[in-house]
Amino acid sequence: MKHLRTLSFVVAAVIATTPLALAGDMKDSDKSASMEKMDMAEHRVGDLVLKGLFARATLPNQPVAGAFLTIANMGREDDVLVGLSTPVAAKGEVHEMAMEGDTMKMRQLADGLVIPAGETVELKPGGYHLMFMKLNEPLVEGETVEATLEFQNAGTVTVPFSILGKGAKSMDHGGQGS
Ligand SMILES: [Cu+2]
Repeated sequence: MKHLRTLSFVVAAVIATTPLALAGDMKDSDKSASMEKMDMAEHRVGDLVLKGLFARATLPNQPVAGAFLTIANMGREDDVLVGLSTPVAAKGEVHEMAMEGDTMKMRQLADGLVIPAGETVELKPGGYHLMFMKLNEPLVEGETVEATLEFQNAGTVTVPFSILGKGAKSMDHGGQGS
């Protein structure tokens, strides 16, 4: 009996380490490993480096979605994020949060968002953000959504945003929120 038990233990170990076992449902540990991988992804366009791209999952009838990233300007000239578009929404806007009387409200940055030379600008929940307006379909956690960003100097770039949980604050807390 002792031999049999040892054998089945070995078989189970072999199954657990084959790639086939990973092809099924992702375990939490696998999920966080892939999140870290996405967190490392950098996208360059001209002198700009885009990092930590994520969007928040939405409810079925939610009309808008927020998307976030960090933009570093490695160049010697200021650049401006002037606009964006995405296949999943009628249009995209660049927003800021600002006080209107006693309440914090978001509003569109009509002249775009300046990315000063040599500086890094963070778009994050509660601050600057991208907004997908009039969604065609809900954003589903675990999937990816593409958006094309337009910069005054660097031009346009199409980049993938990982869709995280509704309460996600950053890639660091990927999917753990809400
Ligand atoms: Cu907004």
